[in-house]
Amino acid sequence: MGLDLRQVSRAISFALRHEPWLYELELDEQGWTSVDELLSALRNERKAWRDLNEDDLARMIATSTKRRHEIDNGRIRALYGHSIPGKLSKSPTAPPEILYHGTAPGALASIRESGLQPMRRQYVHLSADEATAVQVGSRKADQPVILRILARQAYADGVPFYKGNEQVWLADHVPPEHIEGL
Ligand code: HQG
Repeated sequence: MGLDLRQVSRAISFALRHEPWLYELELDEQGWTSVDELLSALRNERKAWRDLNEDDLARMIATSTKRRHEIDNGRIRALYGHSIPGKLSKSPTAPPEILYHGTAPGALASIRESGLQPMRRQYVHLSADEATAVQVGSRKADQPVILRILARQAYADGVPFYKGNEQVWLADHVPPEHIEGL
């Protein structure tokens, strides 16, 4: 059996987004940790991962449909999705005019009240294009609702946005007045 890079990716997301301590990893304030330490933890986790190396991780990133992780200079981090305590430090960046958010119809009443909240993660996750938002929302409902975020206007009104990757933008909170489709 060849190496299943999707399984490796899932384990790495779990380690770098949610429970690094289970792998004896420490993340710095931008979410970076040592590739070597991550590899040693993963090599012990499964027989199929005994010889896992940095090239495998580079291939995992290059072949994934979503850009979830990045490697730089012996360090690796998740680009979004974090739930670890201690909020990662990110620099606000001007967003595109419009961002999208796909969600379940059942969440609308509450979003109308309190806007988009990060819920179990550190940040609200927004999509750069509508097709991505449909994919994200389909994880929550068969017929997801797609909200349009007037992101550039919100940013001008003082709502910070942060870039995860080309597709994924983050926010601490998006107030309902900046959301169309509620
Ligand atoms: C909802 C995946 C009630 C929100 C995806 C969402 C994404 C509210 C849910 C990334 C609310 C949180 C993140 C409010 C927000 N009241 N519900 N006030 N505010 N919600 O899974 O954005 O494949 O934590 O609408 O592709 O669905 O893992 O966030 O439905 O990029 O790489 O609370 O995870 O990426 O759900 O997904 P999630 P998300 P990966």
